[in-house]
Amino acid sequence: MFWAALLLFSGNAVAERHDSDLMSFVTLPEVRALKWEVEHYDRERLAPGYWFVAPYGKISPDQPTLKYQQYQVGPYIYDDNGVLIWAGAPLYDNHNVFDFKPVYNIDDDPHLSFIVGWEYDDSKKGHGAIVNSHYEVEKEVQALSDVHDFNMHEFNIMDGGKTALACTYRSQPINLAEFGRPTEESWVTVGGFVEVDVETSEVLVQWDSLGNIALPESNMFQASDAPAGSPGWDYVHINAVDKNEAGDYLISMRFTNTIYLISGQDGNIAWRLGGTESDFEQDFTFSKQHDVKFVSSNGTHHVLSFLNNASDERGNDENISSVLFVELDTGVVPMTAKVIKRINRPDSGLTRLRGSAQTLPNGNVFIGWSERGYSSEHASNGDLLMIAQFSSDRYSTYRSYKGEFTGRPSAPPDLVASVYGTRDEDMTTIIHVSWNGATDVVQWKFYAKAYDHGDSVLIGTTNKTDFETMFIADGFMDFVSAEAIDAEGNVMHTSEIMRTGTPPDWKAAGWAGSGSGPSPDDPSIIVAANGNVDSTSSADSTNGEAAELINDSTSTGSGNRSGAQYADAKEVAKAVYKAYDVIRGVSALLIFILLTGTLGGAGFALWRYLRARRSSRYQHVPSEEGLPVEEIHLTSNQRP
Ligand SMILES: *[C@@H]1O[C@H](CO)[C@@H](O)[C@H](O)[C@H]1NC(C)=O
Ligand SMILES: *[C@@H]1O[C@H](CO)[C@@H](O)[C@H](O)[C@H]1NC(C)=O
Ligand SMILES: *[C@@H]1O[C@H](CO)[C@@H](O)[C@H](O)[C@H]1NC(C)=O
Ligand SMILES: *[C@@H]1O[C@H](CO)[C@@H](O)[C@H](O)[C@H]1NC(C)=O
Ligand SMILES: *[C@@H]1O[C@H](CO)[C@@H](O)[C@H](O)[C@H]1NC(C)=O
Ligand SMILES: CC(=O)N[C@H]1CO[C@H](CO)[C@@H](O)[C@@H]1O
Repeated sequence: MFWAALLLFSGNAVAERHDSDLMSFVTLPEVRALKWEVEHYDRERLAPGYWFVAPYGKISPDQPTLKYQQYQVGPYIYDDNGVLIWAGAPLYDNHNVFDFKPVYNIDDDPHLSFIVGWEYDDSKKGHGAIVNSHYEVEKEVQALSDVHDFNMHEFNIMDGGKTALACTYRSQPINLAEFGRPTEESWVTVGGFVEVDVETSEVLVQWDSLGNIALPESNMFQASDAPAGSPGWDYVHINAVDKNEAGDYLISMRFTNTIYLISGQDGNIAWRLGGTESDFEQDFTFSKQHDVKFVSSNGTHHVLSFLNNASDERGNDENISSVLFVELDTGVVPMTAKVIKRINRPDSGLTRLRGSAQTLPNGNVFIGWSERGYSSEHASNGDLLMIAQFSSDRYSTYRSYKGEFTGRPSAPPDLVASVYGTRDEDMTTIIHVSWNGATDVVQWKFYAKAYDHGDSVLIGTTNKTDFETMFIADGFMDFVSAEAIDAEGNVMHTSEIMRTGTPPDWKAAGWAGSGSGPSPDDPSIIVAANGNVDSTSSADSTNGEAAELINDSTSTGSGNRSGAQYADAKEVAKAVYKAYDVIRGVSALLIFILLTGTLGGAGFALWRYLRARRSSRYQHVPSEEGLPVEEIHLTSNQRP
């Protein structure tokens, strides 16, 4: 199959066709989430929480295709073992998403925030999105009117969730006087940031590099470079912005290798760390840094964290990328900066593009090294606890985060059931269930019904161990549903009631039983025959009890008690179901007549049986109605 597909595509395919690095699910066939390779070094010391990543194939958006495409690109949540929790790609139809993370400073409930990328044809600039724990979009912060797109680097929600910080790239022509060429003009991409009102997208604060950071500070352009047309020289390349309680802004410019503090009072540069004009006496170097954040900040002492990639597309400055925690003292002259923690990339590699560093509540550090989703978690002393990367080398994530989150999707769990078997007595129903985005589901309870208006009967319970849970039920179970159960045993949500899929042609599929194929069983009978204790009914039957009551001398010869009981139960179930079908087929009046007992006899007994079925076990049929099993058989066999 795979090779056939490969052959088919090898002629003109550009993309790799293999898919062994992607997950697949029966319940969500349109989702192909990325698989992980995870290595744990000390599981005990990991911080609690999930991973938040946003895989992309390439930064610039893809042109949509009319061909069917499965979902891989967008916001995804996984647990510590790489088990999928939420596939968010369907929410944004495979659009690139960046800076996807849990946010705790909006109100008491954790939220999610991320940047939705611009449209391939520039018809949309993208936006910042805030999503609640039900995966419902609560806020959308629109890009400014005079920028090309909502910049992909940063969407930083400030305390209270009222405002957010974002980077801006704005193209404009400038005079090259600073380069000693006053008669020439070139376009430049001005780097800046905005603080916007989350509710209205109104710009509250806007700051630009032009007039604050001169062209010669950039390591990207030489004084002799030829002037450029729009969008122009990207001379600073802003890639992070944060704010402290004092209201000052911390920004990172990758093409000046510098971190700047911008006064919230007047917009002036309060100090520069790194680059050619550093204001600090420092015991370290860094370059091409990413994700610069305040860890703490008071008037004179600031602790910053950032990823020192030390390399980019153009070359290496150091041999290993690292995350640096640096402490700045701005209350002394000269101001000092020293490294208080350095965590090297575990594989001693270089992160050429992008990345993130996050301090977790317990002091652990979670680092996204970006390419191929390479991530690591470290204890506060730097000890390596875990590394992970996508199985696929075709995807990266700009930043990776970890955090606790409670997901309660408003959509119900997804369930798919199918039945297999070649004889009435060996039918098996396979049920798959998942609940995209739900956290804290510990158990699934499965139910089935004998007919559409029947009562749901508990047919089994199983622990949730993966994104999708499989359950194998005896018999032909139909009208199947599942309940998601939390650690306290509460029902969190219930799937829709799904009909069970059958082979399109039972005979062709190997059916060797009676008729053209099986009909659904009455789950209560199967459950009783299997001796399962049904917590939703008063049944307290044991295997022995069921065996005694479903005893058929004709089948004891097999020497296999359980097999015989089961087959008998199936026979009865089938008979009852067929009898019910007959009753259901007649008019309401006839049913009424049946109910009033005018037909009496077997019909009445059957009706009583059907009514009593939920709370009473099959074995009560003969004792209550004085009707032996064989007579039920006769009833069904005698129908016209
Ligand atoms: C700021 O923090 C440093 C280090 O924790 C401390 O020594 C200093 O007193 C603090 N300054 C203020 C104004 O709180
Ligand atoms: C990088 O590695 C090379 C070879 O191992 C070594 O010669 C060089 O000194 C290293 N550079 C730095 C900045 O550590
Ligand atoms: C299901 O989970 C519970 C609680 O963790 C455990 O005691 C039980 O053994 C598990 N059952 C199975 C079948 O794994
Ligand atoms: C089933 O019936 C047979 C024949 O009547 C009897 O010998 C046997 O003990 C019964 N089995 C059970 C489990 O009651
Ligand atoms: C009895 O039947 C059950 C279920 O069909 C089967 O798993 C088991 O192997 C059988 N045992 C014997 C002894 O035939
Ligand atoms: C340690 C180190 O090599 N740091 C370098 C970072 O990159 C800048 C410029 O790109 C260099 O000036 C630093 O020496």
